[in-house]
Amino acid sequence: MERSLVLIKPDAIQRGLAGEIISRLEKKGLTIVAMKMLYMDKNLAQRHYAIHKGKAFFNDLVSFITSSPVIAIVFQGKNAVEMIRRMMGETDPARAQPGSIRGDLGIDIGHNLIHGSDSIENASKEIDLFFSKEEIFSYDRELDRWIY
Ligand code: D4T
Repeated sequence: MERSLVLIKPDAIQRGLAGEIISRLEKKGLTIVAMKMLYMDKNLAQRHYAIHKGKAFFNDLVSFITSSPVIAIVFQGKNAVEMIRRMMGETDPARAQPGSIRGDLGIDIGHNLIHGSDSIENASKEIDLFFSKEEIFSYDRELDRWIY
């Protein structure tokens, strides 16, 4: 069973799309096991996006992600990491497939609504950045007995 960190980014909150995005992922069968709203401060933003440090868009990315609250969620499910990436669509909403979250709702690459971990290894690191062990819930769902 995989876990992935999802961030509902500031543009999604500003545009009133948080519920729509969370609902798409939930309806696909993924389980919410942790969720909180928070302001990402500069330090957390720089750690979360450390891989992009030095790139031309880094400063804008940090300014944007710290500009308004985000909702951080841990989703759990079979192949959760890849499933969420496919449901998000490509980074640039202009190129993202219709039917994907960014393809249907996204405006531009700097405001692309959602983050989802890109590997199981990064998911584990990102979840640790945002949540303590006590904030992550384990519970059974009848549905999971059919799927797994
Ligand atoms: P995240 O990490 O937010 O889930 O997005 P992706 O995994 O799809 O894309 P990414 O890590 O390559 O980029 C992180 C973040 O930076 C913004 N960005 C990216 C940007 O503003 N300009 C750019 O040229 C790129 C490549 C969008 C997402």
